[in-house]
Amino acid sequence: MSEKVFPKDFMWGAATASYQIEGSPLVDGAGSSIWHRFSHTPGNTYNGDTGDVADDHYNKYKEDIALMKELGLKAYRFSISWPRIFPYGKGKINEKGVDFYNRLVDELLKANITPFVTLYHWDLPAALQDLGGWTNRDIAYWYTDYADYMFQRFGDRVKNWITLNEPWVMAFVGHFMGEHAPGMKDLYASFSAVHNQLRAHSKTVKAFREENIKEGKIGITLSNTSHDPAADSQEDIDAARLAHEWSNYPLFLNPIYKGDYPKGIKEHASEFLPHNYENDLEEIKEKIDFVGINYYSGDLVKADTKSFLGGKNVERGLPKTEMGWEIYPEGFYKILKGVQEEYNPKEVYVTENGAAFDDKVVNQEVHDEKRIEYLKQHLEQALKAIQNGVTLKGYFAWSLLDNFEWAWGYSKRFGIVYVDYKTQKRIIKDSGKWYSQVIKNNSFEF
Ligand code: LGS
Repeated sequence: MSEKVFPKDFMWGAATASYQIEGSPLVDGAGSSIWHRFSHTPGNTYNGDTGDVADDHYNKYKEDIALMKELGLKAYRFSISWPRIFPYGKGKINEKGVDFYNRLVDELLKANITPFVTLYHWDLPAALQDLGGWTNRDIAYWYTDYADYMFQRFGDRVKNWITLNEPWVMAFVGHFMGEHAPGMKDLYASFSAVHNQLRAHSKTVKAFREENIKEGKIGITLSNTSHDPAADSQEDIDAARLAHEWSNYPLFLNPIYKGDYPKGIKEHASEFLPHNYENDLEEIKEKIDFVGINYYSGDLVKADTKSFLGGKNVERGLPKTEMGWEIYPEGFYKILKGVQEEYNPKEVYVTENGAAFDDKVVNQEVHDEKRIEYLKQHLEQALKAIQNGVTLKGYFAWSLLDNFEWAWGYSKRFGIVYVDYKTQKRIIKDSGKWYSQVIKNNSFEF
């Protein structure tokens, strides 16, 4: 067996999220979400773009599943839009919303594609934001009720569940930087969003266990950037470590696996955590089946007493993607190896990895060599991680389709399939063709 071969049964997939691809956010009785509201507020997104149409996946899901089949995907990660199911976040159920995901799941299973469902990818019902959203402690109950209902309706067919997508981004980009919905700029709100997401997550894991879903597994997806110290000085090493504990998997996995926030957070930011947060830690420590790792890029960190948590990013001259993010595949290995060493999860999935480039259609083809190179370099590191003891079971490319890239609107393309937003025509990019060979060969060398 060649060294470049992935383990048998490796779960090759691609990922999307409801608000980024579905379109039709208010049809069939769905309620408004915070992203619907945020994108419709002038000044919040590039060009005033919204998810009103997006990839029209709500209507084109069959065509999109046919594309997945053509690509040979073994798995597909998508998210459920909470306000399609509960238009007001709780209470009244919207059966037509359930129907949509029933159709989607059944079509996937017919195509022999394993669904991985994210229960929350940032489109909170707007009605719940009016009650304080993630800063209200009651959200742990609202979320668990919604999630448990999803287990009851889909658990017979969906076995792999992800509670939250990137709770750090939700908490800090949404509540501190103000660049994502709900557009707040309050560090206290951010830390209470962290804490309440953890409470919601663990209550939901408990509810999942009680449902006793045959072969069911549940995990959480976390955002990660490789933070490396700019110099070998203790100051830079400490600043990089603190950036890691704050914005990567430790902020969530330390409470989940070890029952407490990371040391650096307690030393430098505990004043922002909710009063009496300690009382919840025992409940938050709840076993999960897998950890989902999202990875895109790295940062070089220099100590800077003027910045929050004492570090700032400095340039190191690496090539960048269209987002301006460093291409740093070695950091992917460091994150994967780090999560295994620090928390020893039973299973790890890469739930997102990918890049935006300035794709051009030439004679109905998209020659995106840079994306192929990016994916190849990252898969190399993923394989190295497996060979060095990481329990990596699968990899999901971000994204299946070009889509609504949040505050960047439609200006950034992450897909392995190109979407012409005027006609809604899909074109498999060269990277998509390349990825389907990877899947077929279970190797990136062929
Ligand atoms: O589309 C989102 C992708 C794109 O890049 C997806 O919905 C999210 O789950 C995820 O956050 N996504 C993403 N993250 C990359 C963040 C990298 C930040 C690097 C910043 C360097 C200055």
